[in-house]
Amino acid sequence: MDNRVRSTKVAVVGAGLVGSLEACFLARRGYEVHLFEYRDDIRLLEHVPGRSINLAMSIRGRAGLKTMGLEDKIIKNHGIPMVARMIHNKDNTIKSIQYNKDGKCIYSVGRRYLNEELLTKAEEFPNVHVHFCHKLLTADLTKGTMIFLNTKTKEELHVEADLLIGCDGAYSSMRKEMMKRPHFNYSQQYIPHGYMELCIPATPDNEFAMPPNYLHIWPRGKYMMIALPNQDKSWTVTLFMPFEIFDELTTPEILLDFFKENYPDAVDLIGRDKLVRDFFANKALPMISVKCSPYHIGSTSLIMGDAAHAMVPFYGQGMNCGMEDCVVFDELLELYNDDLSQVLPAYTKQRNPDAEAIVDLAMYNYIVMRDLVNSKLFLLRKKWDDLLSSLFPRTWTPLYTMVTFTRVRYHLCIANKEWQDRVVNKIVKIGGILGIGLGILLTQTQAVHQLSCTIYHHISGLASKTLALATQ
Ligand code: FAD
Ligand code: EGU
Repeated sequence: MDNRVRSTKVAVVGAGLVGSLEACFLARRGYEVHLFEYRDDIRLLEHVPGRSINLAMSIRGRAGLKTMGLEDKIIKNHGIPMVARMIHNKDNTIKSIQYNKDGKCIYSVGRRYLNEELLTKAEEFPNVHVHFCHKLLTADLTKGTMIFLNTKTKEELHVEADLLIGCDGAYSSMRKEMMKRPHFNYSQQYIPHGYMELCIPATPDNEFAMPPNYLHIWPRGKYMMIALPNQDKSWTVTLFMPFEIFDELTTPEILLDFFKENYPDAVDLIGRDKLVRDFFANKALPMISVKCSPYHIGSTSLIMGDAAHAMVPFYGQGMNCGMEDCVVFDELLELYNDDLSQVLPAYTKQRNPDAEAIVDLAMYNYIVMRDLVNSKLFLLRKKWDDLLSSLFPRTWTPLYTMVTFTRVRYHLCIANKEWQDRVVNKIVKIGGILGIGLGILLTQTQAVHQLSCTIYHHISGLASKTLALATQ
């Protein structure tokens, strides 16, 4: 480890999921790291049962944990595998749709547990110094100076560092400083939906109230619910709907009627009284989508994670993308030999197209889910994708598979999807005639008869369903 790195002081703002992981990455390379966090140390706060919030973790997030030697501990010991989605219909029927036929799955991980593990890991490095209860007030991004408020003593702390990294989340103060500078592009969008977290408790005999290894979804178009399993056998349920509708649910009667109509099975799972209590004790929270560029100023300042690219949660990728940011930044530090004047611009150049791609994909999926009235279309899209990927396993990878189960750059996931759409459009155009012709032709050959019958059956079934839905 060279002296240049060792004598470089980095101030990381925000000890959330990305900031605490980034502190580990920098410490591993030998930097002197100061991690500043507005909140108190979450490890000192008491654990309230039924208050846990969880996240879907996939390969991109795991890549970051792996480098820090935390992957097995967090995924294998704590994560709850989700091998499929479980779709809940209005008539109380359920149906599962697997994620991946190779057995790949995603994991439900507690946000707080994950953050605690990352903080503890960071503190294991002698060159990491964590400062809780420190709120960033202002920063001079070119000079490398910052002013923090110590929320306990109310004193101001002036800090100087060679590199300032903002990992301070969707409403980032570091980003606000960047916005004061010329050539900084910024756009944000609030969606009309809000979210509220509810809880399905464990059963009296301490079991999961629903099959545990699934991401449960109640798709209802404008309203949607998602549930992820917790270690204590409860479920965190997230209700998504327009703020207007949250506002209309003003009394326990109206609320219960709404739930009985839309989520009949969930009423019993949550419990009527608990549902009423929790709903009126909570409030719906907003969701914001943010794009900006560049992510750096000169060789002194950088933003990462939600600070640089907050996204709506409809792809389960916000944290995964933020943790992948840390991996990408580390790779560039290695490539440019820790020369920050080269690394920072290279990071913006490489990461901006990918971050904006997943911000777009998440927003697009919000619109898709919102307009999806029942699970039929969802299933149908999936069946087309599955048919094509089983016919051409190497060339046809469904979009969510690329996003969730590979580390293919996000912008290339979109490029691939656009290519697939062009192919599908062509198939649809000429497919009707050619498909039937091909079907007849194939059935002539005895050896492929069985196979082609199966394929033909799939295609004709799908085609008629697609037609039926399209003409609905
Ligand atoms: P944060 O986790 O927000 O951390 C920022 C930290 O900075 C906080 O600790 C904060 O206290 C601190 N801070 C803020 N301002 C200051 C200041 N001025 N001074 C000092 N410190 C400051 N992602 C997934 O990958 N999978 C999912 O399943 C998933 N589900 C989600 C569901 C919902 C409803 C939402 C809203 C998001 C979801 N996400 C998911 C996204 C994920 O939560 C975020 O992408 C992730 O938390 C971003 O991490 P971060 O460290 O950048 O920001
Ligand atoms: C939303 C809120 C199912 C956690 C997108 C799938 C999400 C998560 C999906 C939340 C959906 C939606 C995917 C995963 C995941 C699906 C995905 C969404 C986790 C396309 C805690 N989404 N989410 N897509 O495929 O790729 O199962 O709050 F309902 S995980 Cl909206 Cl894979």
